[in-house]
Amino acid sequence: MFQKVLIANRGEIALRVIRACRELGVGTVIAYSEADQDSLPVRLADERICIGPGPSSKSYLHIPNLISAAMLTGAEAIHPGYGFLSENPSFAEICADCGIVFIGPPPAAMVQMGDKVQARDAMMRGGLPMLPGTDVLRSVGEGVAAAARIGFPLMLKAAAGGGGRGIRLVRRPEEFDHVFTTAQSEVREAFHDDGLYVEKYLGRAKHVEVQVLCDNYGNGVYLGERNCSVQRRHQKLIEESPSPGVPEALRREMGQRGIAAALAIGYRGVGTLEFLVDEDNNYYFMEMNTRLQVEHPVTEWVTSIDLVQAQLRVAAGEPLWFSQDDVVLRGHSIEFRITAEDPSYDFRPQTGTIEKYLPPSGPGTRVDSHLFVGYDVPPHYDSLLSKLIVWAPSRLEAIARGKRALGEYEIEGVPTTIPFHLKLLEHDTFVRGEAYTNFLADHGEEFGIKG
Ligand code: MV4
Repeated sequence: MFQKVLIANRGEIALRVIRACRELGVGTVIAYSEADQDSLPVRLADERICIGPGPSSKSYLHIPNLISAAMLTGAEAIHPGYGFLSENPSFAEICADCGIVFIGPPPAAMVQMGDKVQARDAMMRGGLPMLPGTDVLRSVGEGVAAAARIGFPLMLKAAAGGGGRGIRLVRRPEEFDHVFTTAQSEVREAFHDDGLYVEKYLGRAKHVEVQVLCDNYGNGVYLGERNCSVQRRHQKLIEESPSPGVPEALRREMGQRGIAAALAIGYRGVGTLEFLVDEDNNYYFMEMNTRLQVEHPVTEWVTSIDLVQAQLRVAAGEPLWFSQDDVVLRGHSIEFRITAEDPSYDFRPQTGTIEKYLPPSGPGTRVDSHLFVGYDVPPHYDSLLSKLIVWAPSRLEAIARGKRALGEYEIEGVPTTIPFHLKLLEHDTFVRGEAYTNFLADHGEEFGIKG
């Protein structure tokens, strides 16, 4: 096991990694930007090192400073968290070249899964079902011909994208040209690669993602699934495990075929395969995330596995210490993402100073947050303030517990999404477990969301 790990991230996930390291007796160095110098991870880590000014490009995304930070502090490994450089293959390569262990998958797997067209091809070869789709499209002409083959409605997606950037739903042929050209310029801007691809649109589906864990010796397990269907502008708001409406046989099949496909591409560490599941329980691979995800706590709670410690142990070369038969899912867990966005103002992100902070506690209640009274929410980064995660023996008890815990949660100084979550837990479509991918498109008005 490592003596010292550098955490190349901030906020709640930096705290999460510090805690996992501490429990394993691993020393921690937090890399922080000037905007985060008074943050909780800086206070809790064993050591700290400034890696630059507030803007991410000058700090958390600035590879030379992160490598230097690891070398100057003698960290043998870097944990990238999620976002920032967590899926950047060049960073992983440079770490290896500098003799620093990157806690994550091999760069080749990141490259292959980072190209969403290559990912589809590889996973199709790995035996996973796919929606009808195309190769990479680089001109409107190619796009129009592909769209005619696939048929409408269709989803237009960025080959180099992921997580929803550059995604467009195109319902009718007459919209296609314009949508393709605007998506292409947005994608060129965001990813310096204007490749797009088309998939047949699957409406009223469940977004079900399978958690996998693979070691360096060809062993792999799946750790249940998560339902992440309630998303606003492709940002997940709430996640739960197990997924409503996924019977045990489907869970087993998606898990077994998912882990086989992950092992077939030489995957190592934790990873997530995202699927769409239709009303007849047919499932289709969408993309694979080669990082720890924001919503990992719901899987941790139903499996009793610490996924961050698992990352550290696999990266340190440990063979998997349990088998698939040892993975038993128990109870139901829901995560509420609490962000500094104002649901009454179309979720506009806000900054401010935390004037009052009282997190919930009690049975089956977990809060992963870096907030404290006096904390200034910086403008440079995403708006995640906290994750409230609850566990209970059944889904309905988890919903009741979520309502109770959200009701206790006092955060003053910035608007938050707490009111949105309280309203969602009262909505009978959600309570019935029938909130599909179209839920917010159909019911957004009731939550003050405009389209
Ligand atoms: C889709 C889809 C339906 N058909 N692709 C991909 C990225 C993720 N953020 C959303 N993704 C989707 N891809 C095809 N071919 C539905 C989703 C989707 C979704 C789409 C719009 C609004 C909310 C959504 C929630 C989950 C999944």
